[in-house]
Amino acid sequence: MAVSGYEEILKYYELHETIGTGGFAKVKLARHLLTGEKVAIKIMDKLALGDDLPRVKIEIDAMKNLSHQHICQLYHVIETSKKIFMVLEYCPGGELFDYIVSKDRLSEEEARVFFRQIVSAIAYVHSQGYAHRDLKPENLLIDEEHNLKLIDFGLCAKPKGGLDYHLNTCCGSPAYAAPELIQGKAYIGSEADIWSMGVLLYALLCGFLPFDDDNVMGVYRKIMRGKYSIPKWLSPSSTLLLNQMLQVDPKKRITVKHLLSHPWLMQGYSDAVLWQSKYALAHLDEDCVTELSVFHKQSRETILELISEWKYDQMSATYLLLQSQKARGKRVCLKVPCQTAHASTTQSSGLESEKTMTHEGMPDCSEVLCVFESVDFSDAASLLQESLLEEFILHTYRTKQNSRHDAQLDDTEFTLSTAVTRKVASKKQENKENVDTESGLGNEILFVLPAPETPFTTNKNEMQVHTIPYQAPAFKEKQFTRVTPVKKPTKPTNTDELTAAEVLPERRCYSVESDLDQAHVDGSQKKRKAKIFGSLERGLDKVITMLTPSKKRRSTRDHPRTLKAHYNVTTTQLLNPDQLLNEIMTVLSKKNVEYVQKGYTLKCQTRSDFGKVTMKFELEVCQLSKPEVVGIRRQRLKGDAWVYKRLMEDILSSCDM
Ligand code: 6BB
Repeated sequence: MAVSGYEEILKYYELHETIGTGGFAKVKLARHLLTGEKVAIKIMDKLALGDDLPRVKIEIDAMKNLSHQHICQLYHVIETSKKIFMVLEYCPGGELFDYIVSKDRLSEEEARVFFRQIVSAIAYVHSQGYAHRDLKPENLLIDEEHNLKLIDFGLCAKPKGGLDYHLNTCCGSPAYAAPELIQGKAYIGSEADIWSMGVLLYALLCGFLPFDDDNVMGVYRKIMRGKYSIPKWLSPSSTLLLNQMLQVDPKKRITVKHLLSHPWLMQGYSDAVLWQSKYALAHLDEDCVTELSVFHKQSRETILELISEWKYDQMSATYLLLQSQKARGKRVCLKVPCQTAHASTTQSSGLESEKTMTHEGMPDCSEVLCVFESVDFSDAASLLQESLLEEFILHTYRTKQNSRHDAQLDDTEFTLSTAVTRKVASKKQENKENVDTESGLGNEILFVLPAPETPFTTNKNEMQVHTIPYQAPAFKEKQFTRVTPVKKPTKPTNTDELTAAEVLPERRCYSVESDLDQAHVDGSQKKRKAKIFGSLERGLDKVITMLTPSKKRRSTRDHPRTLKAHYNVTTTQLLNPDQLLNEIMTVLSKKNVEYVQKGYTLKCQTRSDFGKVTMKFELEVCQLSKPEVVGIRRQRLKGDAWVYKRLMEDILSSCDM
């Protein structure tokens, strides 16, 4: 029986930390078990989606139809009764927005490199009959090779009669919206996209928006007038191009066809922008097909047929990830994932021979720990609301032999990684609930404790809850609740004898997850608490012996992480990380930013006057090696990117560093 909604995805992927939470989706980093490739997974809760469910269907349909070097590749779609998972290309460079902010603005040369890629992606999207309708630097990610990938097709449109047909829905972000769109007129999707690209180009070259104001009506008034300032550093040719794109009358606006060979885009290039897709999905890669056929013990013909169906299932994902592996010069090679070998290969591809796979190399999954903090839900929900509840840790597991991938997903490789535990968090938001699995490395256990007054006197691995004075911390009672590990089953000799419940480590934590999922359905808080704590307490006694002092000590992180210089890291002149941490916390309190301290990471959030969480971000004090100073890593998780930029500037300039 499906309980958490995560069973299906865990058959194929190892989930890592959450890197973004949007209106109705969250994005997690993960690893595909068969190829070992990194991916990003967009997770949506169907119940929470409500009326937005059609948008998800539109996005999935669009992404299945679009395959291009500058569009984030969709690999796999999993729909369960509770969740929709979209497995997508991994873009470790993060958002173009953060990149621009880190550099203040881009040089004309660098902006041109990026803008050619944006024009390429949009020309392709339009050629396929779609309009994106939400173009902005937050929706362009940077991949490993520093190339842009367009994301978020949730607002895209494909008019039945073709792109020349008018659209009516006003959507997208106000600052990037074309005048005809905000006027509520019928508009042509491709023309509206060109306007947004003009705003985007302006943001690349200037580092701020052409039409900006403190309130949305002000923004709209400026857009309607179509007047913007031209900073002195803009060259005449870029000024001309911006003017051609930011024409209030859509009929006077430059077309994508003319953009492809526009003089500004051609400077330093001999060829017009190449917009055709470089990926020919009709032609299948020989090596990848061979590897799949050897692995599955099936004929090449069978494999070719299965891939060609493009069902965006495990077969599509494995093929596309193998292909991406090969394109990066890596060996095309599938591996039997040790922890979930059985489940990941037998469940969905329908290949008979897979059932004969043996369990050699199955890890000892006996050390499974689930940690949970017991908190009065009703009070916590009303006072701290959704985000602090996310910090509840529901499970941690460790597999002794499965560290091979983890080592690579460690924080040295991408600076966003902070998690040291695998956790499932409960998120309560009004009547919406999401169950979420976060993971990290090793076998550490995260402790959640009441906040001592000063950060200096505390163990850096403890979590502290800080809110502005009139919003006192709401944790009523603090205690550890530990869920028992399940004993490793006797190794079966035949895979058919092995049930998923016996093998999968994630299953072992479902008592907790299922209770939480159940909790949101049955509505009654009393019942909810009883279920959650009942299940947790049942496990408490059994696991208590495992939490020896030595284990606690091992999980303690009393020093900041060492990170490489990155555009999301601000360097300081300070040498003492504790001093910097204290300084930031003082500034955050002054600026009415709520935060939770976890080691050297501060999980921050702001609220509107009505108490709604408007922004979530992380600040982490880190150690830099060259020069040997301390720095601050910042990461926006939720909220308007430009408001975040201003807040960051305000916070960082107020810190004495
Ligand atoms: C995606 C991604 C793909 O992320 C919060 C929202 C792909 C994200 C990524 C990254 C940083 C490091 C490693 C990987 C498709 N849709 C959305 C996606 C949205 C988040 C981007 C960051 N800010 N790779 N990555 F962003």
